Amino acid sequence: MNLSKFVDELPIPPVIRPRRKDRYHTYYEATMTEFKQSLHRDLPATTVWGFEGIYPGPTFEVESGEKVFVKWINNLPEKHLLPIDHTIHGAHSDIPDVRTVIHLHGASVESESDGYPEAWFTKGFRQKGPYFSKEIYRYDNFMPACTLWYHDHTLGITRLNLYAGLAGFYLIRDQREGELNLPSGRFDIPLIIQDKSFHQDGSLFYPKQQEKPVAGLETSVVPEFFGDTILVNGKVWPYLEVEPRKYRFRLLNGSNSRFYRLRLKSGQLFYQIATDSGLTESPVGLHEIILAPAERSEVIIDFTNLQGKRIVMTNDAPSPFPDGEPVDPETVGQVMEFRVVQPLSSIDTTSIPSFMVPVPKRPVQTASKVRFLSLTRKKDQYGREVMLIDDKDWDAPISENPKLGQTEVWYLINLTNEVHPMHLHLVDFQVIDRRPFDVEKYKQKGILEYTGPAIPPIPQENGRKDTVIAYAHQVTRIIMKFGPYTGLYVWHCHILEHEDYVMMRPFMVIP
Ligand SMILES: [Cu+2]
Repeated sequence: MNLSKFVDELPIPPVIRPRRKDRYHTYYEATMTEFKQSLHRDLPATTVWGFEGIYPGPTFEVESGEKVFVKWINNLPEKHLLPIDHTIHGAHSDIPDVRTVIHLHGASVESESDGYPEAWFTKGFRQKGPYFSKEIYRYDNFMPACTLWYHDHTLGITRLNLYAGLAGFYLIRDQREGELNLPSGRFDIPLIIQDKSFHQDGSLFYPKQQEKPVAGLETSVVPEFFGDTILVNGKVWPYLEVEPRKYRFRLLNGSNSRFYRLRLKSGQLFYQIATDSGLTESPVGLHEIILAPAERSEVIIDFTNLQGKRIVMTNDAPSPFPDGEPVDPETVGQVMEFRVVQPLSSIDTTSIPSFMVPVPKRPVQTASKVRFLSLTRKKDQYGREVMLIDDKDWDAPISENPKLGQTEVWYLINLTNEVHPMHLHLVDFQVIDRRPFDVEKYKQKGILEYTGPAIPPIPQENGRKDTVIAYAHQVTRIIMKFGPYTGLYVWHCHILEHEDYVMMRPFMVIP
């Protein structure tokens, strides 16, 4: 399908209003429904799923420390919008097709409110998964200012529920951030980048089968999904009219499998001010930003003195990343266009601060436990590739049980030929390094022998992270402190097709 670029204005999701708010708590309700929405000028309206009648859902804006309660309400139809593979664990045909559970990605929350994949519920909470424990989730928001996002996390169908539209932003603000004189208000804009494909009638396309159809199955999960159009905030290739001044953009990769390597065609720098979990110590000027699914990067772009210019944000990340098919520069090689055509409404007095917040490095010596965790693959009974953590299925006994308050170093030993963006719930971490190793020796003898020097994290990764790219045939080391809650959480690959089948494991923080 040939859709014109930069003909629709960038939508900015509205801020959700609480039902109740007093000095002790704030209460929201967010209802998921199915509806039609125009995703491009020349495309008939698309049936999508969203929150409060919009896709992506409305943005939550909360203060650090604010006690927030959210009732996520499922009012979706009984029939799923997209093809379900019932052979996948957690999606068998005796389980209702349409079920949801919402996870606040990047937030540190109590276990019962974390959106455990088997804590799903159907319309009106009529049916519930085995781990369902409450209707109203509690978010304590004690993290400093950061860009989080909420999305569906249901076992076996996350890729479909998220692709249908169940995602939105959740921003935490704090006093320190307010003192930094960053661009704010309408000059602070969240951008969720996603790829999708469409049928001629405007409906969403998601494959029913693998490229080489799996014999014996009508519907099969695919190893990964890449759409042929790029959407930002729910519009295909939008444009944004800006003033000649500085803007803050909160970039989020909300795609199923696609990575992005973003650049500004003008050759300008992005000034990155925050990683996944909040502000960094100091900004870093970047010509390109790599975003794996679920990763965030907050940047300042300075349009000062660029009146009349049109600046395209481009993408040249191959799919699969990093050595798959090169992108078509005419389609998925473009993301959106900034048009510097608005008159300056007031003098731009904002700044790019030289120091923001302390982010002390966690020394490796503070870790009291080291875990060696491999990323592996096997074939299933249909001959399909299955991506796994440590060769374990989802329902194997819990093997990672860090103690509350304990610092650990995890070696993510990638034995596969693919890259996996690994995400841990509950905690943020720091990337220590990456290092190539002898894969065959590890497979055969379990001996970790490095074949090259350790590679430090790239500048854009120097900060607090919750998702890290584990490259093929490398050991990626991360360090984190478990807490402040105990209980059951998950960690997984954020390529949603891998996560669903079945690259996800529980972990339990014990007192
Ligand atoms: Cu993966």
